[in-house]
Amino acid sequence: MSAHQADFVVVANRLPVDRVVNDDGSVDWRRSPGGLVTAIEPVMRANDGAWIGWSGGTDTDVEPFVEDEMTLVPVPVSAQEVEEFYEGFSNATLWPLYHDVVAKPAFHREWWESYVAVNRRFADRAAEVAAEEATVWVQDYQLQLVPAMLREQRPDLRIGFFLHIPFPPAELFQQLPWRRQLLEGLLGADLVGFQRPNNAQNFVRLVRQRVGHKTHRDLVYLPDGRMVQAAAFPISIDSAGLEELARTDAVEQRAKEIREQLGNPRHVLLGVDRLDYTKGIYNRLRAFGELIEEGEVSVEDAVFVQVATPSRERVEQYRILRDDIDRLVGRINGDLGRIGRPAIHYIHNSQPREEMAALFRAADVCVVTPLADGMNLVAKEYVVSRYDNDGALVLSEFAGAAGELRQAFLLNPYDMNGMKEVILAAMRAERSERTKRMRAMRKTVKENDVTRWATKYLDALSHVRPSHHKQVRPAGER
Ligand code: GDG
Repeated sequence: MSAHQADFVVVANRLPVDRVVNDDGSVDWRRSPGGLVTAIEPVMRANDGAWIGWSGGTDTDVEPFVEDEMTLVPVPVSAQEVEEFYEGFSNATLWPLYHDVVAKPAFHREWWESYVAVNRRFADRAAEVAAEEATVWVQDYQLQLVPAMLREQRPDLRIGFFLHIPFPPAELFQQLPWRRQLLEGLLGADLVGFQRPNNAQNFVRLVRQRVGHKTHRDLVYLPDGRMVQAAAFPISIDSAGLEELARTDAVEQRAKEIREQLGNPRHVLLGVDRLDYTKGIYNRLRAFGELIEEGEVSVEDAVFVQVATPSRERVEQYRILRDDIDRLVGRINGDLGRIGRPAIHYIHNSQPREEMAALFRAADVCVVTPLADGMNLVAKEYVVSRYDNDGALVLSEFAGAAGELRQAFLLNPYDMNGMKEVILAAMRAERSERTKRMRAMRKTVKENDVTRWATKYLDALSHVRPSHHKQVRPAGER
């Protein structure tokens, strides 16, 4: 490792860039924009930071390189590890287990071994890249063993961890054959951050029960005298950036065009999700179909646009879900659509940011109905796009976002009739009511943007492990 050592290091499964191989065989890196990069980038610049992650390909070692003033440190992952560590243990064991077991988690010992090996590689990389007493911030469920593996080699570091997905209650977590190892992995951090307070409570309770450490409120006391804090930091979006985009003429024009292309119906309903079984896409489309069947809604004046971005297509449960949704959309449109008036417009590919903003602007109702979800950024994006204080957000109680967006039309996605009633209420709400709700939610999301999230987290981290350690400079300072 030749790159200089950094005072601030982010460790995440993916690098904030995608590797693109050109026709002539040369390699380029393309920025992959996302909330996390937007939030962390200013802190990275102010601290000469480094970002450690997988490039998305399965090639051998790539040297660290600088891109947009950030040092990017690629970690190689082999094809077999993509299957076992990523598609297997991360996405077919942990993902369903942490999302209320809405699908059945698979437990395989080889997958676990691969998870340990890849986590060790990330930890080793971080140990090389971090300067003396640096701050290292580890992200998400793919890397839960990294904090302890890193602490073991580098006790001088200040280590943070943030989990983007829910943390399950003890009753579910204890199914995991490697439950104790995962808890001990996380306890390597000084601060374990979660989306919602109940996730943090689940963690502290499990640590007490399964590892036997003393705990008091949100603190864990380790036998060696170290203290670990578990607390909630609800993530958010780049509110100002998205609003600016939504306000451009091009987006406004495209929003109008979308409504025209849909036949100018009275109600445009919108769903935007990765095609994932936790997102409740099936239930939501079924509810809409039933509303048409029962004559509450007519295809002459309402249409549902569902964007479902392809995701984890090599994992079996995602293939099954895709077939189920294909069949359901086909059946609803076949049974209930008319010429030029399908009930559902289903788009199974990824859309550019501008198109997403235009869809948010065009939608009267945004329908977000996950069965379980750490936060759900789509709900916040819709709210920020509605700078006209209009539009209605239908939101599952089981999305982390429901903790903040109390003025949404809230529902239980398992309750079909309840869901139908709430969707109808959102469609039929008066303008004055829509405005009252939207205004309140916009205030929340604009005040609590993703930069505030990162700042609050890093402040808290420097409080758990204070003083003689280096401080992370806030964004903008050099
Ligand atoms: C995990 C947690 C938590 C989707 N399709 C397209 C597109 N998107 C963008 C959305 C949104 C993001 O992807 C999805 O974020 P979510 O929060 O909704 O869901 P997950 O991917 O499951 O994220 C979640 C999040 O981490 C952050 O902590 O909130 O709970 O599960 O930004 O707009 N963007 C573009 N084209 C698409 O087709 N450009």
